[in-house]
Amino acid sequence: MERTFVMIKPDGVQRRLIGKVIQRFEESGLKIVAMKFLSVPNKLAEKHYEVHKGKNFYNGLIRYITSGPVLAMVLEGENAIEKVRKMVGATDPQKSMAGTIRGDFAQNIGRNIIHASDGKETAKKEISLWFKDDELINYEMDDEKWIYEK
Ligand code: D4T
Repeated sequence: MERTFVMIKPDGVQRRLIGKVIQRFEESGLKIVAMKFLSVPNKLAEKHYEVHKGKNFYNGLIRYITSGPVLAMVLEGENAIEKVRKMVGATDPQKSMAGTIRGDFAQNIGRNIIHASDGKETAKKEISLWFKDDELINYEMDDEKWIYEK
């Protein structure tokens, strides 16, 4: 099993898309192991996007991500990182396929409603940046034997 960090960004919250987005993840069989609704402090935003520091879109990106509350979560499942990235779609909603979250709900790269970790290392780093160890809940779902061959 793998864990990945996912965040519904301020535009996703403002556009009341939280329920629809989470429904897709739940229905796919992914398990929610942590969730937090918060206004992102500047420092956290800067840490999260530190790889983009110095790029022309960096300042706008920090302003956007701190512009209103976000829903941060950790999802668990088989191959969860790649699975969630596929469900989320390409970074630029103009290029994301219909049927993906960005393809269906977004129009612009600067307002792409959701973030998901893009690899094992990033997932590990982002989960520990956004959540304390004791905020990650280990539990069984009753339908797991129907979701996975167990
Ligand atoms: P996030 O991190 O928001 O899930 O996006 P991705 O993982 O899909 O893409 P990313 O790290 O390359 O970009 C981070 C964030 O910056 C915005 N962005 C990106 C932008 O506004 N203009 C740009 O040219 C790029 C490349 C969108 C997502």
